[in-house]
Amino acid sequence: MVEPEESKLESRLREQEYFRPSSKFVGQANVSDPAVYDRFDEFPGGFEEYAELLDWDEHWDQVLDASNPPFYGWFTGGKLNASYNCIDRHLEERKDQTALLWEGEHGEVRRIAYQDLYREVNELAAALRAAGVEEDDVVTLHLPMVPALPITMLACARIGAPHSEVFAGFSASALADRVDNADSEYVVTIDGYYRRGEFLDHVEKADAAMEEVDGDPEVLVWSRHDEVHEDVEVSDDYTLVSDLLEEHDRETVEPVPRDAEDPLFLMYTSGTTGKPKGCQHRTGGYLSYVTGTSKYVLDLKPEDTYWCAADIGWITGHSYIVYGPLALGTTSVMYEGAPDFPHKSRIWEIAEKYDVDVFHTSPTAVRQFMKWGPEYIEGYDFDFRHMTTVGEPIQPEAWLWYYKHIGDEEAVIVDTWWQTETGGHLITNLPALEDMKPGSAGLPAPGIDPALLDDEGEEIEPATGQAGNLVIKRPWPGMLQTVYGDDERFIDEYWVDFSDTDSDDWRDWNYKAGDGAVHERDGYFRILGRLDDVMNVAGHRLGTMELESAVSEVEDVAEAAVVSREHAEKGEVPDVYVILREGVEESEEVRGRIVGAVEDEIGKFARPANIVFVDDLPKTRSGKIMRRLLENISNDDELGDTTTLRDPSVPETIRERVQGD
Ligand code: 6R9
Repeated sequence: MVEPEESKLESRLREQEYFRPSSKFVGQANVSDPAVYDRFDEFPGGFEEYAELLDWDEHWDQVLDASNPPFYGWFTGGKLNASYNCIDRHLEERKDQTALLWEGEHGEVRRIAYQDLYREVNELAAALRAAGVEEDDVVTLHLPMVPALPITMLACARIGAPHSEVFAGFSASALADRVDNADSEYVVTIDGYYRRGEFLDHVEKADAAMEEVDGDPEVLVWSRHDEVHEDVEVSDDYTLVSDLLEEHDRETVEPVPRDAEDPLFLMYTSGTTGKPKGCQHRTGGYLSYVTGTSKYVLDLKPEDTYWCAADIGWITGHSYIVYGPLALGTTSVMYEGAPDFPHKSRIWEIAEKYDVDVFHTSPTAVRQFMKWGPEYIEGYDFDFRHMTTVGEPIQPEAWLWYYKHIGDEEAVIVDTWWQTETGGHLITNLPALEDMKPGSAGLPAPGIDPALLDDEGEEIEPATGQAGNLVIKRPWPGMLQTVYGDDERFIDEYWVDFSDTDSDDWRDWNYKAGDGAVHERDGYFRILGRLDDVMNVAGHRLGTMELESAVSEVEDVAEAAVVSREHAEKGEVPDVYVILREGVEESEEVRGRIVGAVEDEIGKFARPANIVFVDDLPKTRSGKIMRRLLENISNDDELGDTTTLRDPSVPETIRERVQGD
């Protein structure tokens, strides 16, 4: 029998009812006056409200310079330093308050107060300078979830050196590509870190990457413990960060005033080609936008303990573990390890221990918690005021479970839609102002002007329940400046399809998100997912072409196609269809080499779910692979139109093969 409580919730959900934030929440929220939307619709001046949350060395002359779209300038003429805004300015009021609350996988705890953060960031900034890093040099980081990561980011920001963090799970080759693309002369890494109880040698990835890179970067190595781990060999060519820090003990470095338009960091992300692109984020606009949305959307207050259970190696961690929360003077929690290590209640144990107020996670994680079952949560005493999801659409069932079992039907939930490129949240409700609706990201954030266009670029009547290509019509301060070193690619990937590229009026330019969405009659946006060759595997963004080029590295492979398959927990997973070279027999060894190539070229997190060996791929007469048909096969859907195929029998043959497996 169904519990009565459950059925009440479920019937509310079936009716697509809205869930109202509690009056207790509304009463304490940072934003509870709907006039915020009108203020931000004073475009572009409304965004000054976010910039005013920061301390500027020099005030800006102009809010938006739109003289050369799509290369916009935000808060031009202004000067500021991100590390000053995240650290120094808090010292007077909260030097003893914890800034970063870190828990290692084995339960070690570090509470880094703002004063400690000041000291550590200054020492490292001095050390980086002494190692030769100058303003505007790109420093590549390959660091896991340890305090060294935010400390290094902030030290770079202090001396005006843009950082480019490469998620620790990325392979040596992926690291080398990014170092080369950014012409980076410095790489900061670590001896190793813990994952599921095991100490992973991490510096070996830097060793292999250094074999591959074009240049000869200087490598700086942190130690996970006080000293380099005994199982790890650190090359004599590298410099130990601990040695440098000793030399710069208690040194301080004046934060370098950066032009608002100077880059703060690069974040590489997957696109529609085999080569990831470096999204370049500016200092003033980005920091204003993430600070503003941390305050308005995440409802953060300095006295909160906030936990965004993401990895700083992705944009979510940059914006909403490091820059936004620290700029607001909040306590931000970091956890090194796996959510189920050593047991499936680890997350709730941490939430209880630190009395976390605001919790941020992904739908993939929620689906996993659901699968494990509520018994792992029961018995832990925590009380979230506010919860967030990001990265993928959240199905109403998962939303409901999150609300009931984790939020105790009290916490508000915001589903935030945004991208590496957008810097911060673009479509999301403000939690005290709008009702929650499971499965919908909600209304545009203040000042954001999204629209749906059809494939011809015509705007679809708003709020009519129709689907289309999601574009953003007005620029916003958090948007990427360009693709690092490749303005052409910036225009091609994001603007060409839906803009009048001859125009110098920003109104003729529309930012293409690459996602499909529905604009519902109530004005809420429901995100449908990527429309291009990008897939979203457990919230990690992967390009089909990147995977295909990795698989093609294997000598046994003649041709490969990668498609996405829907997956109950991970959202999507990659399936690989492979034609082997003449004379190569399919075998476990070949399979292993294919998996190995993906691990080597990208990282373990990108491993294919299925590898299907085929004799032929569905191709058009001109030889183009029709991935859509393979996707139908992977997902066990009806096959779409096959009449343009050179050999229309191919898909059925493959389907039999898949079903026979
Ligand atoms: C922040 C981040 C971006 C892509 C994006 C979309 C998907 C993100 C979402 C969402 C539905 C949400 N996405 N948030 N889909 N609902 N709330 O995830 O950046 O890694 O660049 O991924 O993720 O498809 O285009 P990124």
